[in-house]
Amino acid sequence: MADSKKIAMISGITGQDGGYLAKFLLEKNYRVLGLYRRGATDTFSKLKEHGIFEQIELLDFDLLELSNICRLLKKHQPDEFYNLAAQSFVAASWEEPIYTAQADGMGVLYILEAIREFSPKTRFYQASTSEMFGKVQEIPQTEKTPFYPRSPYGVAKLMAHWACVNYSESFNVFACSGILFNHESPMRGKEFVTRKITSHFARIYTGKTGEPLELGNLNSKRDWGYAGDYVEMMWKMLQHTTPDTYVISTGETHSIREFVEEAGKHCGFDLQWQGSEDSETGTDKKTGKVVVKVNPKFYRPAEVDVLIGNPEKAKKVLGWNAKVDFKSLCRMMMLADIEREKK
Ligand code: F7E
Repeated sequence: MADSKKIAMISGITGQDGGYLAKFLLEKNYRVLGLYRRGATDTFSKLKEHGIFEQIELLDFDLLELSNICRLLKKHQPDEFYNLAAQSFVAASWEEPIYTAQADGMGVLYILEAIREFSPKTRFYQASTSEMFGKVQEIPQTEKTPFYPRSPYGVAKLMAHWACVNYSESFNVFACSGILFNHESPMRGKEFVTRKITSHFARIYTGKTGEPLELGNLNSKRDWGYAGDYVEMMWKMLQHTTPDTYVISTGETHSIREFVEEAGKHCGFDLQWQGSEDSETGTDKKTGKVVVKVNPKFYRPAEVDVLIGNPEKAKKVLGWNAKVDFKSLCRMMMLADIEREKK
């Protein structure tokens, strides 16, 4: 019966994680209320590709509109609220630092206030991020590693993270913070480096372009997992007896260069690197063609050089393990983009 179903609200329903989480919760028989920002450039294509578009009740939502957030919480009294909405592109946060602070920092405070006032039983999940570790103070990073954000995005997310801890300690709000390291999938936006690589390589592979892929810093390292694995953790956190903070990661790190090489293998590229720094290129040995080159335009004002998380706490307390490894992730994303281009 519809009435006995648990209600989950997901903000950021049109994004990569929104789609995977909605699918996961629908399979668990939740009623899913999908919150989306009217006028967002993104469409519902991901939900349609997951085959769940019809099962989600869509509601207007804006992180900057406190009155709207209060009304939604008051009316629907959700059992769980997953805040996946954000200005999530780190590079853009230097161009839009104030908007990023408002949406990614203040917006979370608005939701917490609305929960506190109008729906105190709602359990809240906040999408925190490894960007909060920024210039890392310890390797690998754990829940206890001191934070040192390196972007307006990281700074805003840090405020939101502490707001969760504070509301949980001050007002007994069940607020959890998932410090998720980079997580990717074939549904990833093309502005992020992994999908930028696989979508462009797929176009070269299928003969749709002869232009090389242009990238920024090839040497930064990330702990990349699979988004489909990570959404389960969001849910597990909210089922636990007490609210807490968890690092979610694979425990492995790889450079952008390694991702390029690994993805390239599935297109038959055997890459040879030439030149250095700003003028570096990657040539396919078999064809002699340059398939990737550095463009300093994509460098960031301050870089996060290396991220690697220690997921021990999540494993121990919540019994969670990342299932998809780096090579399988590259393969999955590369093959999905080749299939898309063929169609
Ligand atoms: O960059 C380098 C870039 O944009 C990864 C978001 O989900 O994960 C994501 O943030 C690395 C950086 O992700 C290009 O300099 C080189 O070192 O894929 P990204 P991100 O910034 O790590 C965290 C956990 C989040 O929370 C965020 O919301 O790749 N890189 N060349 C490039 N990056 C991009 N985007 N484009 C390039 O051409």
